Amino acid sequence: MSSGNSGLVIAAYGRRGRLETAAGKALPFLLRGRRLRVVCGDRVQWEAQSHGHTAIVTAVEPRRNSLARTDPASGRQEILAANVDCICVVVAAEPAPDWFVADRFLVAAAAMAARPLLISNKQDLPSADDPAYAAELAAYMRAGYDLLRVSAHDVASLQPLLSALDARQAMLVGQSGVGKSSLINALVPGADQATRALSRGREGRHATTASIMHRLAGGARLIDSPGVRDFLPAIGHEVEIQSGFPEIAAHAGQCRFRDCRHLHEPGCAVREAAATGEIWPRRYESYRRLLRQQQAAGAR
Ligand SMILES: Nc1nc2c(ncn2[C@@H]2O[C@H](COP(=O)(O)OP(=O)(O)OP(=O)(O)O)[C@@H](O)[C@H]2O)c(=O)[nH]1
Ligand SMILES: [Mg+2]
Ligand SMILES: [Zn+2]
Repeated sequence: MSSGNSGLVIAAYGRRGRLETAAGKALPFLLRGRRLRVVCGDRVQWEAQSHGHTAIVTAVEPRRNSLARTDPASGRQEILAANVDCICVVVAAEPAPDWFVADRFLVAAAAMAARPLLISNKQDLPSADDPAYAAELAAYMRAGYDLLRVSAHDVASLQPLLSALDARQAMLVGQSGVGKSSLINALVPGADQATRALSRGREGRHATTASIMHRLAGGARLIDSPGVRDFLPAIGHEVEIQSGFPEIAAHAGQCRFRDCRHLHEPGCAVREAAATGEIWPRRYESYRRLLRQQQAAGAR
């Protein structure tokens, strides 16, 4: 019945954006109808406009998964991208890392059943050897996360990342200034994503303002996303938070109470493991903060 063509949304700005046709051509699009919403990564149906080189998007295919955030002020959920196989959480020793942000993206990855991948960029900087930075990375590895150490300024260091991305749809997320767009530029010839020199002491500067999907030579797709100050994942149920902390989930079976939330319950194996350092205490604190904030958002 539908004579539509299929396409892939590679950028979305409100009611318009760009899609890639099945033939691999990029086209600007408009959405038909008020109720249609699309995000980067969506598979859509479209029709050619009678004149001009614009596609009219008529329908969105069901999403395999989606990365969603909760607006802490309104409690509303917002979908940022769809059909993402791998969430690449990019961190760097500079600007000063906020590990809680990294943790929250890792929780989101677990909740959407995407592969979490931690990427330590700017390994060329001396600050990458900072003991506090190294200790955090080590904690993620102990928890079971895959970690890649790369530098956007050293193309050879990106080879393992290319292999890890395979032919899948992946997304770079993280704080502003960690080098997400620089990585895209190094991986995608001609991508020409704007990057911004780090201006010390000046807050709230983001080089990238919208998510854009790029195509890598091997066939993988990689979404560059705007850096964030904070990120509150959209969580359907509290257990999803625990699943986002594999080292906590691994200890939960030894808690006295089966429904232990690992806060103040007696006989909590998680709290004990955090006290001995077996669980990295900062990660445990991250879990508690997220649980608290999630409760506050849900109580609205
Ligand atoms: N030394 C070094 N500098 C890097 C590296 N990657 C990025 N940078 C620098 O870090 C700064 C920020 O890089 P961007 O690529 O704009 O960072 P971003 O994560 O895209 O930032 P937003 O778009 O604001 O989220 C730029 O000055 C880059 O040149 C790296 O591997 N090594
Ligand atoms: Mg950027
Ligand atoms: Zn417990």
